Amino acid sequence: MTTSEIATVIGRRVWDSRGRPTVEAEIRLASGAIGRAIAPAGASMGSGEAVDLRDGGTAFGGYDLTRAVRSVNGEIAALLKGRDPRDQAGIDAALIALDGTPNKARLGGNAMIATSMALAHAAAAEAGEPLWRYLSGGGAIRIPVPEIQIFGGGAHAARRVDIQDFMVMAPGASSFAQALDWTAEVYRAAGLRMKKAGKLQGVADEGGYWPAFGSNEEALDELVAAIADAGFTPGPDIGISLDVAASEFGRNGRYRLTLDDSELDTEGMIDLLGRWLATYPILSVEDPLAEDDEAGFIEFTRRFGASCQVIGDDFLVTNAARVEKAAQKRSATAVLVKPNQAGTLTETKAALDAGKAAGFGTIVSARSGETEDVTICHLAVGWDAGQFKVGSFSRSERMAKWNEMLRIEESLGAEAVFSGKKALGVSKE
Ligand code: 2PG
Ligand code: MG
Repeated sequence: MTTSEIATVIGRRVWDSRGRPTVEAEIRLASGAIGRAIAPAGASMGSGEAVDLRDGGTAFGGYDLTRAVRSVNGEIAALLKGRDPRDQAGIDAALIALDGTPNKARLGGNAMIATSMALAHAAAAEAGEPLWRYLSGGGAIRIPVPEIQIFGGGAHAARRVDIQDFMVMAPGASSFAQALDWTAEVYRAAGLRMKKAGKLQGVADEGGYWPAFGSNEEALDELVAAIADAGFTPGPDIGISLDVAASEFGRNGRYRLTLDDSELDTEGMIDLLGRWLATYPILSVEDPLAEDDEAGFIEFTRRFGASCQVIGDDFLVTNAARVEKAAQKRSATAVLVKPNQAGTLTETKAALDAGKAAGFGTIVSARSGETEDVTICHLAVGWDAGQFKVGSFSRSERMAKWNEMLRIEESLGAEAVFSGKKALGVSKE
């Protein structure tokens, strides 16, 4: 037995920010080094994601995951024991082979990503390095630009507004810490405005204000006003980022907007977003069309991709082959990178690398169901993603990530380079 080999693998049920069960994996090495990670969970999910394996039935609304936890304690533990934790690619490939399904339905994508991330933590602990440094392999170290939600809608707020995330991004800040300072002021200003208007109704799934708005445009107007109230000029330095999450209300080229009580076709949806882009300082739009509307994505990117980042989330599901196809067809200019959509770190990195190779923007992202786990901070820095999306500026499952990034930035001292405006993916021709 070498001191660095994997000695034990433990799976346990823990709880996420929605009060639902999730999987934690803990890997102990013979040396005593420990790596631990918790799987997140989405609410607005792309159909091409790795399976978030749940038991069904009655316990906890069907969200229990005894099978996924059993996967970790049983088959996965047996597979990993005695292996070298530095062999991330080899172990991830072995996990994929052990699962044996195209979508990780047997062992569970949640069981697999928790294990895969715990493995990276264990290897970094063994090397005596912070995870971000271990992952960087000596490459460029930059701190990503945060996208921070101010209003939550869509599937995260009982569809009170159709659009899911109304976010602020501050690529004009000089550091991550300053981008947070600016956004904290905007978040506060937005809350004060809502209170004054009698529209403060608590927070949505990711900590953004629950929007009691009468239209999607009202949310955009309020966001611009909040940026101005906070003392900033809305524009390229501090502007709006939207996650339309259009798969939630669109399919087969039909888009049903509850708030406007209207049904649009693809062209109508693109025109609507085009009017918003002409009216508001929108720097980035995620999933402007539904995941089944490739032609819509191509048209949207053709019309607006030179001035606005076009992100594929449900559309690309952190899948390298899909990212390559999107690059070839010019159906996006950026890719959202969510480890649990892919199911292993190796596949997650492959999707990010495919994005970089295509000149896309890359955004490491949390899920709406989160925990205190801060692995994604380390992925965003270690892999030089350039952008980072976590949800809003409240609730500790979100703040834990913003705060971890502050620590990383501080630890770099004068070496810390903020990714800034160049991180955004826009069409070059
Ligand atoms: C998204 C995420 C985060 P969910 O759509 O980008 O906002 O939501 O985790 O529910 O998919
Ligand atoms: Mg999304």
